[in-house]
Amino acid sequence: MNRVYLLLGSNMGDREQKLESAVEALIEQLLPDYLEVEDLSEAVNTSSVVETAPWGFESDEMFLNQAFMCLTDKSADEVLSICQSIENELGRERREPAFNEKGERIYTSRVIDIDILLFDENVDGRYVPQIINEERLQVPHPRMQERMFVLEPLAEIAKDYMHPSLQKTVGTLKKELKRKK
Ligand code: PH2
Ligand code: MG
Ligand code: MG
Repeated sequence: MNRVYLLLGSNMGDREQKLESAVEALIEQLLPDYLEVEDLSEAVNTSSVVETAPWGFESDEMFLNQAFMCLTDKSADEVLSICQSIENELGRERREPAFNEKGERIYTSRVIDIDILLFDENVDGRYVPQIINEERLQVPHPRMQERMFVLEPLAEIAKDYMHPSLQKTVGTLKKELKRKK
């Protein structure tokens, strides 16, 4: 079984309800029915829901963010497609990504955003963090270490996770970002 860590975010409409529906759909589509676990908390974990100010763009609408972990028999690419189809089902409007004159992404409000943060492949019973650098998908999420709205909820469920390219734990990344502010 592989393991994926996601970040959910919403800053439009009924934010709590969008996060709840996203978690339900993700469990339904990622976690295989045949998986036998003593305790569902081994297979699925969610952080608390945190309210965060929009990062990287101006808006009066605050975000709710939540980190989510799930075991899955899907590949990282399949997980990405599932996340996008759940976003679409929950009413996410898809536009071409826009960039400013510095080449930075221009963000906009959204009813639901589901991003892959980390992905582990199971090799001989051990979780091996994957590094993926494709146009469609980059894992670990390339800006996670700059974003408190990611590290705060993620540290609740994966404090000791070792970031495979930065070689620091999520807990350490959070402490370092806190110091920088
Ligand atoms: N997502 C973004 C851009 N800015 N800010 C917060 N607080 N939370 C987010 O989830 C978020 C953001 C791009 O996806
Ligand atoms: Mg995002
Ligand atoms: Mg996204």
